[in-house]
Amino acid sequence: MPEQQQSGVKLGVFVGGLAVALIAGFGLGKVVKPASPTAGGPVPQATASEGHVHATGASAGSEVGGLAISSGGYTLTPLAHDATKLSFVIKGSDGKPVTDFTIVHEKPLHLILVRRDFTGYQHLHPTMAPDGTWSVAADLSKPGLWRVFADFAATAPGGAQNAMTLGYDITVPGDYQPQPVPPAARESTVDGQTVTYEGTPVVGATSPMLFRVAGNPTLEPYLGSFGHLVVVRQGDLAYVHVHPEPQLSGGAVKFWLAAPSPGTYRMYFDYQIGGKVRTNEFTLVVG
Ligand SMILES: [Cu+2]
Repeated sequence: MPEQQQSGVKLGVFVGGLAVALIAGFGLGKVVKPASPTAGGPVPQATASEGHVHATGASAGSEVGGLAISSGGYTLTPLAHDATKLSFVIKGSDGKPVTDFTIVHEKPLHLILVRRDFTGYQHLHPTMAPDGTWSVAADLSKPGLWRVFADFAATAPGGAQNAMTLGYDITVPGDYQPQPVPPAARESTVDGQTVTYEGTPVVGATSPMLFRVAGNPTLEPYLGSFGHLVVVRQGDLAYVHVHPEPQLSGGAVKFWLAAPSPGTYRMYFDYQIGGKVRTNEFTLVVG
């Protein structure tokens, strides 16, 4: 796939910008406060591996993303939605729609939808009209509350990249019966495919997390890496998006995570085999 072959180049482009994006919690601890540079993980370097890119430029702080509709001069403005689609614009500090975005993991903007009770997850890639209006097909047919995360890096005049995740809620009216969060588990089966993970994230230091796809199928790059991990905190739906090391580790996809706080999280692991993308979900409890 040509798109994937270009990913190395594109990844290079966003190294700087995304550093701030994934600000937060997971992955951050490693750089802000290296628990132990000799703990076995590679030392974070801007060009060392995409797995550490997000942490590299992070400054102090342990905030997570996706909690605000407006941040750093950028404002997500919802336009419309119905059962099958949604649209929005992102405005700059001048109040005008932003139209210049940096390609990050092959897309100018990643839109993640998570139901507030964790019973739904959608990872979408809207397209932008020349006027800055983003639109995408989405399944908003089930009644309930959705959190919408727009994960992007806006390119400021002069070239600076402002990476961030903004969020807003969509309420689909109707009979909503929120479900309890499933218990913590290290194994998940979706669409017949089982995935397990090893590793235990803690607050204040990064820990390796290895996701292993059962049966050892050939993992295909999906949006520029062997896997994507979106982690959402129960209670406020704080959002963290982590990318793995570029090489598999003993056949597993390896991420570095630091928990932003104690709490319960739902982890969504996106990966591709046989041309098909699946998302396996896990509940994680950080003590
Ligand atoms: Cu995406």
